Amino acid sequence: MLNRYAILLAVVFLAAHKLPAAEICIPTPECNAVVETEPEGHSLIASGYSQIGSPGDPALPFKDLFLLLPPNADPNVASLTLRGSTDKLLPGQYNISPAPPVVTVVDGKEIREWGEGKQIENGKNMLVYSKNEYFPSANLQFIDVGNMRNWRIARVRYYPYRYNPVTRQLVFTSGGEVVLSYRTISSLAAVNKSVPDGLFADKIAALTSNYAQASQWYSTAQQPNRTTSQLASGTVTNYLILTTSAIVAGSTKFQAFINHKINRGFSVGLATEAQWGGGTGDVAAERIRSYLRANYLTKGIRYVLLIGNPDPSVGDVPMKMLWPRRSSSIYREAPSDYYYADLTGNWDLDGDGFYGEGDHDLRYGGVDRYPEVIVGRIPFYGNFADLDYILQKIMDYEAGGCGGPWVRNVLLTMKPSDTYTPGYHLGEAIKNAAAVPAGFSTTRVYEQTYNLNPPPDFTPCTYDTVSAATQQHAGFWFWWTHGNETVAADVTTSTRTQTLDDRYPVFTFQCSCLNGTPENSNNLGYALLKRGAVATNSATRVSWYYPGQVDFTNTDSNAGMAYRYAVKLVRDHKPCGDAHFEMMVEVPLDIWMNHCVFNLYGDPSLAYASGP
Ligand SMILES: [Ca+2]
Ligand SMILES: [Ca+2]
Ligand SMILES: [Ca+2]
Repeated sequence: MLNRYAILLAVVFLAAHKLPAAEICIPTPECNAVVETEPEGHSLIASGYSQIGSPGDPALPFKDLFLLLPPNADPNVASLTLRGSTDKLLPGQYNISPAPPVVTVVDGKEIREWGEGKQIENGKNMLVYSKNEYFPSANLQFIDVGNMRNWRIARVRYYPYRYNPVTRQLVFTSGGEVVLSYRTISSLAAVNKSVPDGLFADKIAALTSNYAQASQWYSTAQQPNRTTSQLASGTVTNYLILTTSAIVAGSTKFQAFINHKINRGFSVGLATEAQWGGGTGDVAAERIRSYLRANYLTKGIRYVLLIGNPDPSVGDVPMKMLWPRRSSSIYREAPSDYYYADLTGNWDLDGDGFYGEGDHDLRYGGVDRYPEVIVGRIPFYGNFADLDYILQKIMDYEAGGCGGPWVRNVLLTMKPSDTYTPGYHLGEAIKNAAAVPAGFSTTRVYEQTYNLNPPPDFTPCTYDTVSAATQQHAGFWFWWTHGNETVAADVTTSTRTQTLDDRYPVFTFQCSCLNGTPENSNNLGYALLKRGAVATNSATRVSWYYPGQVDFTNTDSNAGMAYRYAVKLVRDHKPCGDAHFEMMVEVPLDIWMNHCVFNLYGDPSLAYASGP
């Protein structure tokens, strides 16, 4: 008895000497949902909120909030609560629809996934729908803590509505504040003595709800970029080209490209085997990442352009093979360059030799999705004429040689994915959220007119109508259709890209399966980069969508990624690499494989020409 008392006292003594928790408070986000009645049930539609949650569970609106922590915060957040909010039981009864499954289609075969640990009946997870309890159990859910360079960020999910599927009652929560409390695990001074680095302060300011607190924690918060003198002295490399000495020697445009980027204000560095170690396949992948990890802070690297063979098995500048769905029986792996962007964690956290496993490697200390550098690549399959042509095209584009009104036209080609998913909703969403706010025009190719006013420019969506639409020329091209390594069905093919006019090169998001498969040198992503595109985003393996999705604002379906990338690229005028990774960070994580498969082919620092 005495012993137990002594132990208890010791615990109390230790607890008393731990630093007290500090709090971050932000106002609870507002939400005004509209209830829509559909044959399948009720949906809550709220602007700025995600409308699709975990497949089979009640589809309640939610929003992810990003809270900046001090750099010395314990990643194990102490508590997360709502303070001073009001719960209101809404009158009436509701039949809230479940979230749809995630789907991919390969060779006409549809694969549906509901996720682990569920009991699905008629599209509903009965483990939730049969319980006389409110779902979710709390308004706030802690998602994760991650690091973007030296910045430490907590992501929390807010559900303003909770639903009891048995009593069919809805509770709405509003007002008050979100309170996150945390402890610190070292002194602030000790952390800030490490490499001073204010890079990405602009991204953190836009992403987090409490950036005003940053200056008290981050000594470099007020110096978002290196000074001109630092750049001139060559101590900083904010644009790194990582490639092989053979590629440097064989290209006739390499030095011109470096000079061009220097003239654009970048401090350009070059890393070949002598710097990063060389090799092929996975050996090379590990050496590339080790080199970037060791240098991104000290050199101040912002952009990384990879040039080499991307094949993860035999490539000389390979993608890393990731295993986002390793516990599934099919479509388990994904070659990816994301491995070279998020450099803070160990992507094989459980140490089993399989990197990027969705269910094992995504905890703190592993994959955190926040990039340290912005990565793009130019695939190289041995043809120097192609490489030189692509480098020259990028230089011409960025130098303004390609300017004209066509830059401000957006081509939208949408093919139905299935009976429930006509695709045109994505075209209209990109038109309204990206093109119209930028003052841009659109050329739309849909399967039908769908009573739209004004109607689409071309129907139906076929190779011939798309080909005719490309004659109108556009600065951007977004599509959604089924695909394979060389085909985007009824949109274009690797062969057909040869008819595109490179005097009008586009930024593309290829919302399809497999178009960017790095093992195939004729993959459609690379074919487009060679002719038709100045930069393109394509999937290295299958990508996944939600059947019937009509709202794309906050989801990581392939269409949701295309939408958010379009908004950042077109409306916000971000460089394509920044648009790509900001999109990857901001969308909620539900379909990890989509984050791995979509990769950027092109110069990541390139933005659209804004001249006349
Ligand atoms: Ca693993
Ligand atoms: Ca594992
Ligand atoms: Ca990171």
